[in-house]
Amino acid sequence: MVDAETNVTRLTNSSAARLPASVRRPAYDRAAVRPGIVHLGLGAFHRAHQALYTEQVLAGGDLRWGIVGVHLRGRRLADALAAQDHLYTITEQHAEQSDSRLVGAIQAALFAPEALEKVLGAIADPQVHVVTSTVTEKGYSLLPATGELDLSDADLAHDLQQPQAPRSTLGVLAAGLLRRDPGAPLTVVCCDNMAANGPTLRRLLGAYAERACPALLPRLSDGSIAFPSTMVDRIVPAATEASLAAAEARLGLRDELAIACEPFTQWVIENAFAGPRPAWEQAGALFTSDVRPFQEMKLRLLNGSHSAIAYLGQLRGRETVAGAMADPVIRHAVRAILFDELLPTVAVPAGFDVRAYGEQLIHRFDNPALAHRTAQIAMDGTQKVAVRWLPALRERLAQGRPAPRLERALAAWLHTLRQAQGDAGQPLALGDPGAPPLVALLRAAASTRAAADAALGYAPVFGTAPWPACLAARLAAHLDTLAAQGTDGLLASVAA
Ligand code: CS2
Repeated sequence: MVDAETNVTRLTNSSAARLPASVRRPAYDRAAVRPGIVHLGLGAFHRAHQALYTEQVLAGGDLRWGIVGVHLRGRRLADALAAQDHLYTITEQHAEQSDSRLVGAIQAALFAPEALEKVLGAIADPQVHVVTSTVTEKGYSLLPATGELDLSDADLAHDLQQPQAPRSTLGVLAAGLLRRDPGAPLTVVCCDNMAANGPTLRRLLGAYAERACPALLPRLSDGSIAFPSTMVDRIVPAATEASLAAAEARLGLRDELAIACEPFTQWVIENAFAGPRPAWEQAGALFTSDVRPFQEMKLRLLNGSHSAIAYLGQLRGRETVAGAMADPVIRHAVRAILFDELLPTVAVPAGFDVRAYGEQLIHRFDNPALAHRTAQIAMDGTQKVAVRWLPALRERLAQGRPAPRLERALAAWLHTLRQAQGDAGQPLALGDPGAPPLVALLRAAASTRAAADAALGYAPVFGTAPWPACLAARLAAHLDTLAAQGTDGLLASVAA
């Protein structure tokens, strides 16, 4: 297929033969692969993470694990995959080094609103043993601070009225599970950055089923559907026109789904499946009885630092993570948040060198080959802050141990929500559908102290347990400093 406008050949089954010899190809017969996994959420993260682990299982000769991809929002990804025979390339990059491969593990790409019957049929298919999901934190209709169902979520509200025509992740999953033979066990593997993501998804589905389809309730507790927890890790920036153009130059073909990501990848999975599963350990996944220490360490240290880089970086006009890390003011603050303020709060997995892990994170954030936009990480703050920062902050405050830079990062986020502009007056988009109620509270407040009090009292993000008054006072002071002197003043006011 040749794009009429650009005259460049698109990646497909037949054109793939023209890829440079250095690009690794699927080492198995794609036509012989049978569907064994349904995946919800076809974004870049899935394609660079779980799909790649599965690719290696297929290459090992076990062809039971083809992926039926499902996307719930927008048809672009499903259409683009279909136009490329579900093929795409991944290029792993760090500094000057890069390594490309063609991935064939995805067999179908369904846009759920238009292919609902096929989606539910796939979840019910007895040959399918695993459902995985990457729909982002907000895709589960959950209240971030409590992990409870967010009844104000529009798609969820729709599904509660019309569970037979679902639009939400929970609604689609529930309808598919209901259709499945109770004798056919299934494992649902949540791969989003939430604490205790397996039990959280089970609880949310239960809360949904209670209201919409009580017939599902016994199935959620009889052991036939398992919800293991997982920790997933790989930095996979969203594609940009520049990253797609670079891929085209490298490949000699147009791949609308080309991914450029870091070489690092990690997947820790609770070994609690209801039925058969792919041998993802062949691709380096770690199966363990307790994922929690890995999950907490990753959420707090990687994602917690990432969010600090994002909000400080946005205010200081730094477009990318590597660009933000090259700013000495941010670098110093982020190192202190990571090593001095967050690291002491994590229960380290046995035998793990957590300081080396921290240094490795800094090295990963420094990767100059990735254009990982701070705006991308800054999105959905109401979901992310509640998981990445607040549990650690609460623990430190309870122990009387200050976290001065983390508190400043929190103030930077609140300041962004309140002002929607950076240090130089540049406008900042919030990109957070959960933010409007909090933004309204912050903007209605007559003083910075009132704004800090209103934020800390906003239960969906900050929880229902009270925060100490001294925190509100400090946040108010930081908001004043930010308004008067920007992030320079904010970060200069903390002892070195
Ligand atoms: C990032 C994550 O966008 C974000 O919020 O912090 O996507 C991060 O890159 C991954 O969790 C890394 O595993």
